Amino acid sequence: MASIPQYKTDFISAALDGRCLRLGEFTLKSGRISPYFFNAGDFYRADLLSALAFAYAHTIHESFASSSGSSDLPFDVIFGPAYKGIPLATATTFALAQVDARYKKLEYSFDRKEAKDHGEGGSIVGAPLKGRRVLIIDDVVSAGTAKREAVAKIQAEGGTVVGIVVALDRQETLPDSTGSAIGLLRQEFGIPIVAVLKLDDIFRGLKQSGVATEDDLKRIEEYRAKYGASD
Ligand code: OMP
Repeated sequence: MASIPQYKTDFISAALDGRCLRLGEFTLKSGRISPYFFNAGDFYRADLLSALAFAYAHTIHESFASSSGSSDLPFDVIFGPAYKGIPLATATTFALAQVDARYKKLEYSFDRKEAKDHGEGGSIVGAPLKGRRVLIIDDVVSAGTAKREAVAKIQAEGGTVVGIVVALDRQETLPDSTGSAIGLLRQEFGIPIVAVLKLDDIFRGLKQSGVATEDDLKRIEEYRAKYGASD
């Protein structure tokens, strides 16, 4: 079995330590009842936020930029959709600059849920998006709806979305389909969509940590057998 990078192990440990990854019975956006739930909003402590930000940063660096030796990075702005994406974009931009000095001038932005009609106005806070290459950062891919909304918003501002990064790919099929939500998004937009962790990683982490009971693991396996997607 291929060894898992340290930043992923640290991320899983932080998720378990902060109870950001919970076991039980949770109703999802899709209406499915899941035996586990990952809440990116629960990484609200400095050590947890640090593990989260560096996990995203290393994933982004490996997937998008580590092989481009030049100073020309493949994206200009990290965009975090409101609300949960806001701290993700901010912390990850900061972490990326620690990972590689080429990210020193990387910019970030996020949207407002409601456009502001006074002061600086508009619906985007932070870096302008017009004519820029934008990488979306978000928490979880479930059905992909929130990602479609973010892409539309960025395009309406004149930006080009070059990729999407999420913390967790639940590796699920869409209702009434055999394909995965993440696979469908890839096809639809023709851009790379990467996840820091997949359900497979979570399952392995839970098994190794001893946090999950045999019963918890069995419920996850049953859920995966019912709704799991292969890509
Ligand atoms: P999509 O953009 O439609 O895939 O929505 C992803 C959303 O799923 C997240 O923003 C959450 O509201 C929710 N979610 C989690 O955050 N964690 C989970 O483990 C599962 C879900 C979910 O509802 O499926």
